[in-house]
Amino acid sequence: MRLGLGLGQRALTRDNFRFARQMGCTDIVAHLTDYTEPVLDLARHDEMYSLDTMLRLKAQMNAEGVELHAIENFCPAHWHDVLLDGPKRAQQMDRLKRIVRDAGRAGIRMLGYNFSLAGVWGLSYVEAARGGARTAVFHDPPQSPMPSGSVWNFIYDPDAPPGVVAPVSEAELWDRVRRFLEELVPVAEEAGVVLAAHPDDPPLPVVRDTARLVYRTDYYRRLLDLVPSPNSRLELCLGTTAEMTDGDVYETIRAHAGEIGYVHFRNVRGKVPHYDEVFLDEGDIDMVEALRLLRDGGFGGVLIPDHTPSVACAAPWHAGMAYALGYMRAALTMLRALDEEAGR
Ligand SMILES: [Mn+2]
Repeated sequence: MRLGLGLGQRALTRDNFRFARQMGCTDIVAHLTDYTEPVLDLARHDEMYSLDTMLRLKAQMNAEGVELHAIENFCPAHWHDVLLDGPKRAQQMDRLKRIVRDAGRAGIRMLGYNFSLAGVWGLSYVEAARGGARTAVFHDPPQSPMPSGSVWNFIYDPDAPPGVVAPVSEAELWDRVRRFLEELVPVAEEAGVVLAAHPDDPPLPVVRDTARLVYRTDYYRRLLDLVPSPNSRLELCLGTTAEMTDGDVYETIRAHAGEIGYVHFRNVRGKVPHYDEVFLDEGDIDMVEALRLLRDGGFGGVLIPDHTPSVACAAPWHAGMAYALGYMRAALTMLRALDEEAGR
């Protein structure tokens, strides 16, 4: 298994590539969408998801000794009508196919996606992790429908007439993702790219009147069975899995270790509708056991810390990531040493 670091669009800097390398990472998972921009700029995101940008970012990372392992998430500007089954669906599927082909051309073998309408929603940031570290928590907040012209917490059409997105049923959502995968998986196979599905965070059956896709551990199987292919895999998020009310993280790893694209390695305390994101060693998951099960299942890919609480210092995000990566590196080293001792 290799260590990676996830970086948001604005964090794709030479200093952060060096930081990753210094923490023992070999790989970067890049977010090309700017999540700080409430109204999405389509032209700018077209540029971010172009072959030129992919090649440039890869070269910049390679110059600092790390690899561009994955692009995480399509931009809502590119696929809102795929998610919402809107009038631009066909045109946007063509755009997604081009992104997959370009990733293949750039030698980027992994694309993470989250087929979700309401997206990551309802989190607040409070001092709930150890020692009062600031972190994301979910405590059953009041819900409102999604405004028209928005998806995944972004406004893609600021001129949309006032109104809300009509309720979407689970059956309708599964039909939409099936059509998405039937069209995109063959392109991914041809391009040599893996599509890796992130579960719904928070994993509730309905958020903002719209159904959620993978909010139960047994729905990972349901998703993979839609279009079975070595190029359709999971972006297995251990934190989100632990937030689910059925099954457990360890069973999920045992069941799917051979079907994982890459792993979001984070810990959490509690389950929906009440949970807190915490440090790796203070949550409900035994993270060393999770690593052991990933190894036993033959997973040899990349682990990234996903999120971490912010540490009270001048560099709260970097310190949190450094702590997580140091913990992960030590645990991997320990597992290898125990294997050698046991003559495995
Ligand atoms: Mn995640």
